[in-house]
Amino acid sequence: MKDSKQDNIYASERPVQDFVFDDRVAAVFTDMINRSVPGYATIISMIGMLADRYCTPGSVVYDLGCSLGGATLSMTHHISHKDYRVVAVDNSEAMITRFRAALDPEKEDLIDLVCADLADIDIRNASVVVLNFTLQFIPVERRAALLHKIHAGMNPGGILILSEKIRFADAPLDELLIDMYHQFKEKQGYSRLEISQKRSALENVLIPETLAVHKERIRQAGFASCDTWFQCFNFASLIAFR
Ligand code: GEK
Repeated sequence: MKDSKQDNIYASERPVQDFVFDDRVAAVFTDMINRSVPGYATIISMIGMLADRYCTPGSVVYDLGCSLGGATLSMTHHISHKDYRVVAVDNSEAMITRFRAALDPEKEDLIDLVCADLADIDIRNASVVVLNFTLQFIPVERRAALLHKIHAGMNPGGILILSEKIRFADAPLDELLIDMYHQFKEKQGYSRLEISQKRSALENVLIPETLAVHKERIRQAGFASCDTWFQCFNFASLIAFR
């Protein structure tokens, strides 16, 4: 993730359109996600550590909605054996093109970069599946089918890591954590205008759900157990065991 141009996409006032993962976003994405997701760097690093523990020889690791490959590269950095492949998927051509261009030639043989919708890919022989802030962009009615497909393609003993922006059923708590999150973004250098314009752009695109809803969907997909391993304000990451 060498691309570190500063994100000022929403810095000046303009009619806000729905957020898309185009080349303008891909060009500043590393800066954007680091300044927009509290704990992002920690989550990325811990995904690598978890993958090292659960990636079995001969298996496949999936990074679904890989963007510029933050989670993929952390996993290839941490996994101590060499007998595995990573399938990194994103439906944004801009993301895949930039990920490919920045990829270390030494890693190229290990990683299959796929530009596709998650609805259209096969999952097989998976020991580790990562959905790091991706499910939130999938229409709610398609989320269960995706989790069923992931579960069906995983080996027993494998793990799913699901990170999401979440909401809370308790209204005052939801309000507090959203407010703390906006304060976090201000401390990261975003103006109130940037925060509010980005929020409007994401309104119909990023649909957060409660942890209870995520856990129940994971259970219904067939996973043996699931719980939160990371949370900061309204961002959380879950681990589920196949
Ligand atoms: C990271 N995981 O840095 N099919 C494939 N990709 C999709 C789909 C879909 N239907 N919908 C959205 N995406 C990354 C960060 S970003 C999170 C993930 C964020 C892709 C989309 O193109 C984008 O690259 C990614 O999911 C979400 O660890 O921007 O908050």
